[in-house]
Amino acid sequence: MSEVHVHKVQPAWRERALIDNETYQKWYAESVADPERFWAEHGKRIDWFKPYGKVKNTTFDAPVSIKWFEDGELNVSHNCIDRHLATRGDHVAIIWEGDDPAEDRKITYRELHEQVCRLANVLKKHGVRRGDRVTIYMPMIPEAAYAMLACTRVGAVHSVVFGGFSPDSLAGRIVDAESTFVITADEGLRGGKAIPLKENTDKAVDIAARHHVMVKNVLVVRRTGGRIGWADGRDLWYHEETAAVSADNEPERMNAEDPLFILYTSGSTGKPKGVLHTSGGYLVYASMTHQYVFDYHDGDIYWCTADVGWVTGHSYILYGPLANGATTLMFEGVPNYPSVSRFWEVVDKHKVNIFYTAPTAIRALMGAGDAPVKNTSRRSLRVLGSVGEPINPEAWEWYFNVVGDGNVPIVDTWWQTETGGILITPLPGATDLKAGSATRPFFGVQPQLVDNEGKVLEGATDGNLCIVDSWPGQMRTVYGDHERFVQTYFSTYKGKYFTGDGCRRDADGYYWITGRVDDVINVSGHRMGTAEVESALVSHPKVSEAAVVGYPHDIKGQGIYCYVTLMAGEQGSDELRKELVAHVRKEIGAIASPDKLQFAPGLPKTRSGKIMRRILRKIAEDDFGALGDTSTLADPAVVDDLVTNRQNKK
Ligand code: 6R9
Repeated sequence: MSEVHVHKVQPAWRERALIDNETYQKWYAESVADPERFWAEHGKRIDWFKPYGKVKNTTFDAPVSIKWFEDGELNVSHNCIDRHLATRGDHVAIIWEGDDPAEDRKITYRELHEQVCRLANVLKKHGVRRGDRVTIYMPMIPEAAYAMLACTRVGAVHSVVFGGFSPDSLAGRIVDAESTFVITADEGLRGGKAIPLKENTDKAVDIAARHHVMVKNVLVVRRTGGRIGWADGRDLWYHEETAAVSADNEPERMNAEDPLFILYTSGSTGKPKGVLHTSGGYLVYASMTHQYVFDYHDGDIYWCTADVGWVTGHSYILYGPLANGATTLMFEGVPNYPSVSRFWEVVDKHKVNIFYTAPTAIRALMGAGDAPVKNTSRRSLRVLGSVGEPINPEAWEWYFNVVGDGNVPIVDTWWQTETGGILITPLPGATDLKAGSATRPFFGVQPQLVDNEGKVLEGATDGNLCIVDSWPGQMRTVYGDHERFVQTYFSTYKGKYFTGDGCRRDADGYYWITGRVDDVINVSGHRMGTAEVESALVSHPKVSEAAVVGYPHDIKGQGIYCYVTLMAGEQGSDELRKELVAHVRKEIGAIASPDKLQFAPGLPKTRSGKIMRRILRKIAEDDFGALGDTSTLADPAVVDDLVTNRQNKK
């Protein structure tokens, strides 16, 4: 490994910072020595209608059970809105920047309160009650935030589905959550292109009905005014409904462990899982990490470029920032529209202080050169963040030197949908930085590296990343399937939460995430199970078998490489390749588009019929010299054929 350049905490970062290194060390030691006491104290950062008496009641041993602040009562929308009204009612809560640079809006906390109250009343009027599941399939417009907050106000559980998912994927999530109320928009707008959200919703609602889940209402925001179909009695216009109800609404008193939201995420097997988060612990953890990781100060303008359809959007566009009374910027568009300077133009336009994005965007913009960055000011920037996948040191250094002009700290934040908030990260005024390392654990987080047999590894080493004790933001269960929760996360290494990630710890105790060690791939920061793509491929009538692996991709981090065996009598062709790519996009959504697809007369299998993915990965990586032992294969000749016919050989 090449020598690592350490970027020391600069005096200016430390002077401004909420937490310096001594404080980090002290708090961290306290947080793991006596979690009960530590979190009893920090739980107070949010408002409780009824204070908690019990703090932590968690076990990773069978029967796995995770409860935080369990006798406390609160309301999340009250915490994100109402409690700020007296002190900062006229401060901007949300800056909305449209896809078109000429469009923007500022929403104060008082306006946010009115919008969310109205929508909460609409939900109630149509029979949505505590515990009901509401599916939200929206573009990045303020109404998406209103919808999430209105759910929390009435105690309904939201399930946000990313607008890039297909009708089939949306339907699967509606059915799994047995959701009978859907909130969407006529169309989304990204990079000047319209996305047919209502049309997709109509299809999804029909598919769900075939699975006996009857959606009662679809509430539709008019975003573009495009033509859409309409089902009388079922479909409701958002602007008409919200105008017809009161602007006052009392938030429900919720228990700390009442469900807050479900968010579907991919794993190595089966359908996407409904990750369930609850109210109290999640909000404490999201708000605390938002404050300290981004060194957030009152008045800062904060921008996270994620979509609310992902967990990053939940915790760090919405809940963390709003619980802290921050100004959060919500961006409808994409990094390269109308030009590749867009991010930096928006930073200058709104004087953004904290900017949080993904390595895939950084790499893509780096590819466009320094000029589109350098012709903007970016002087307002004080903290830069990265999330979603490992950031390669070259991209890190570019982000640091070009975007940050060498004087803005980067927080490389490692976490997962399951963890609810950031677990491993630098703190801007406390942590010396190393390009490519997520550095050290946040308060209360105890990482452990183990080998494949579960033996605990000490010191500088490489291993599988586990977390040995609970933190308040942890997921509580897989919706409707607690057994799957236990199996997926707590059975590989007994008594530990297994993250699915590989990780290296260096001599300074810094953590370097090396990527997934399971059959999950990370494409542009989007998590995908290879099994999902395989099952989409084999649902095509001409496909008999498919194996999907990730391979290194310059911009996306990982690309999707598919090996496809056709039904007897079918011939591979460029046309069929295109048809199969389109088929996967239709089944899952554009984010699952295969990058490479190779027709393979046979797949390498063991004599017991198991596909040897290790070999397929090597071939996809062009690493033909390292195929390893192929003698256990049922038919070793298959491998020669795959190598000879590798798609787009260099
Ligand atoms: C927040 C989010 C989780 C997976 C995770 C890991 C990868 C996320 C990372 C990172 C290296 C980082 N990941 N952040 N890898 N460094 N800073 O992305 O959640 O979509 O559930 O993905 O993403 O592999 O296991 P999610």
